[in-house]
Formats: sequence, structure tokens, C-alpha cells
Amino acid sequence: MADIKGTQLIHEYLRHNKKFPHVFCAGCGHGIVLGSLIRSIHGLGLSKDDVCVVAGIGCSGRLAAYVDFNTVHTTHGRALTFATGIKMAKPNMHVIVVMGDGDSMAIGGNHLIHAARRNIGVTALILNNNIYGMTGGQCSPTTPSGSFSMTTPAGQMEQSFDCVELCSAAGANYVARGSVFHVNKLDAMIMEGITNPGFGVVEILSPCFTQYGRKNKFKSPVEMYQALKKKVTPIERFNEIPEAERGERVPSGVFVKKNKPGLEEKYYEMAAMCQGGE
Ligand SMILES: Cc1ncc(C[n+]2csc(CCOP(=O)(O)OP(=O)(O)O)c2C)c(N)n1
Ligand code: SF4
Repeated sequence: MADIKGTQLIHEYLRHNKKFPHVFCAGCGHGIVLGSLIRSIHGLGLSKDDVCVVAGIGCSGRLAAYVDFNTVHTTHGRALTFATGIKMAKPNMHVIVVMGDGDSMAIGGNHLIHAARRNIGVTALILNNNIYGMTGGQCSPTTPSGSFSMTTPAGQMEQSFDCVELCSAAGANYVARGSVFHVNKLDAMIMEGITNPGFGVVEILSPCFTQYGRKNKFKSPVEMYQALKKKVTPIERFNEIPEAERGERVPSGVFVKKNKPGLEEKYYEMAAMCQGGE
């Protein structure tokens, strides 16, 4: 498989004749993440058998159904708990968790902060489309203040979570933010998240025109990608812009990169010690 590229490469990793046609709407960013995940795993030269993709419920959660790795399509909000068990039992497995913003930061919010606190060696891809896509466009913890959703028809009154700040504060070893518009950078972040020890989080800004865009100012998915291109700003450049002039810009890049051992590494070290080793 060394020389294959593009669509042909993606096809090598899909479950053919099983789960297609896919469920994603035209213009959905989640399919781009699927491509990025496959390229990253291929780029790292990992064997399919050494990868386990765990997902919750949501449009984002469908990713696990399409890929030919070990996969678990589990309950809404609980993907990180299954992933934690898998990693503790199989510490050499590359465990990658795919979640939406609702899945990871609402119903699964407690699991997210504790996975980060424990620094368990799994990689979480958080597909942030600012909305509950699958269930009809209810607001999520990342729906921006003032924007519209099915459950906030007069505008969201609450402030939203900053996924990067949340996971950084909770203790994750690796925290990055990318977007589906900037795929080369995204591939690099996913690869780094997988290879870095401990808990890795890559927040991925991924447009949902069907449930979010249409209720807000966007006329088409293309407009959402144009807006994404404009607002996603490399962290170094972002920091140079005076706060009052940042507007809707969102910083992207790698925010945290630590080398602490993951929980599973510490656990097996302690187990060996308790069994009489050094
Ligand atoms: C325990 C439980 N509560 C609620 C639901 C209903 N539910 C399914 S998907 C979903 C929202 C998904 O939104 P998000 O996680 O942001 O992913 P997206 O669909 O936007 O990718 C909800 C509330 C469920 N399946 N299980
Ligand atoms: S509803 Fe939104 S998140 Fe779900 S497939 Fe459609 S565009 Fe993607």
C-alpha cells in the first residue's frame, strides 16, 4: 500500500459493501475528518489490527462504522469510558476516539475532563460543529453565544465551552485545534496526537450546514467553508492581533505538548513492581 494516494488510499481503509452510502449531508465536514484520520494512520505506517476506533452516537460517531480497523460504536457520551478500558487492557493498541461536541462536552463532559486528568493514552478527535447534528439541531455546549439553534430560537444566552482551554486545564498531554479547511495541518495534528504519550485531544472545526448553517447567517455550505478559512488563525498570528481586533477569529495549532507517561504506562509499571519486580 506504500505508493497509493488520494481517494484510492481512502478506499483501502473503508469497509466496502457494508455501510454505504454514507449518512453525511452534502458539505458536512465530518467526511473530511474521516479522510484525515485514514491518511494519518497510513502515514504513521500503523497496521489496521493495531488501531481501535471508538465512537459515541451522533453524525460524528458514524465514522467508526465506515473504517476497517477494530471499531466500537458505543453509546452517546460514553466513548471515552470504553476507550479507557480498551487501552488499560491492551496498552499497545492505538485507541482513537471520535466524538461530537455534544457527545464529548455535554453528556460525556465528565468523562472528558477525567480522561484528561488521568492522562490515559488515547487520542480524542472532537468534531466540533457547534450543534447537535444528528438529532435535529439542538444547542450544544459549543454553540456560540447569540447564535441560533432549534432550542435557542431567539439566540443562545449561555457562554460556550472552549474545548482547548477545558482539556488543557484538565491535564491532557497533547491539545490541538485544527479545521477541515486546513487538512494538511489537520493530518499532522492527528499524527502527533496519536504518537504523543498520554491523553491527546484534537478539536476539529467541522461545518454542519444542515442544522447550524441554515439557522444562522450562511446561505450555503461553501459560505461556511469560506468563513472557516477566514476565522481559523494560527496561534502565533492570533497572539499578535490586539484583543479588540480579533473579532470571530479562533486560534489554531498545538497548544499543549507534554511528554508525561500515560495512565496505562504507570499502571503496568506499578503492577510489575507489586509482582516483585524493580
Ligand atoms: C444517552 C443518550 N442521550 C441522548 C441521545 C440522543 N442523541 C443522539 S446523537 C445526539 C447529539 C449528537 O450531537 P453531537 O455529539 O454534537 O454530534 P453530531 O451529530 O453533531 O456529529 C443526541 C442528543 C442518545 N442517543 N443517547
Ligand atoms: S446533520 Fe450536520 S453533522 Fe450531521 S451529517 Fe448533516 S451536515 Fe453533517
